[in-house]
Amino acid sequence: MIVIGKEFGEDPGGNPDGYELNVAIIASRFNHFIVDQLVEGAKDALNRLGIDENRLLLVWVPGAFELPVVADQVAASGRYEAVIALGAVIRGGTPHFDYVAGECARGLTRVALDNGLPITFGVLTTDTVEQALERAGTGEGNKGFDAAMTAIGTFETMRVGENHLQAPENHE
Ligand code: INI
Repeated sequence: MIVIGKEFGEDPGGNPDGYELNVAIIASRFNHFIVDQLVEGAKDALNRLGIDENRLLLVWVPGAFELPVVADQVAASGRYEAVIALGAVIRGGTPHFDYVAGECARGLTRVALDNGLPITFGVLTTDTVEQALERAGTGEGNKGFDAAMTAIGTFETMRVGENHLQAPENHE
C-alpha cells in the first residue's frame, strides 16, 4: 500500500536542515489587530519548520476580498512553493460578510487549482470580534499557525505524490 501525506508535523524530522522553500504570506489589513496575530502565528510555524525568514514574502492587501487576485499574481510568478492567505471577516449586520467571505474562499480555491499550488485559507469567518480573537491566540490556538503548517504539509504531500500520480507513460 502506498500512503502519501500521513507523516507531517512541526518536528522537521526527516528535514533536519529545514525546508528550503520560498513561501508567501498574503494578509489583509482589514481587522489588522487580529490579522497581525495570524501573521505572527504563521511566521512561528514556518520558523519551527526550519524555513529561513529570508525565504518569506509578506504582502498586505486591503481586505479579504482582495486576497485571491494577489494570491494569483504571487502564484503565477513561479517563485513560491506555497502561499498562505490570512484575513479576518467578521459578520456585521449586513450581507456584506457572506459576499466577502464566500468570494474570498471561492477565489483562493480557484487560484490554487489554476496554479497547482498549495494555497491555504487562514481567513477567520466569525460572528464576533471575540470569536476571532480566540482563534488568533498564541501557538496552536492560532489559525495563521495552522494555515502555515497546512500549506507546507500540502506542499510535501503534493511533492511526494508527484511521482506516484503521473500518467503511466511519464513514469521513468
Ligand atoms: N474585509 C475583511 O477582510 N474583513 C471584513 O470583516 C470586511 N467587512 O466586514 O466588510 C471586509 N470588507 C472589505 C472587503 O474585503 C474589500 O476590501 C472591499 O469590499 C473592497 O473590495
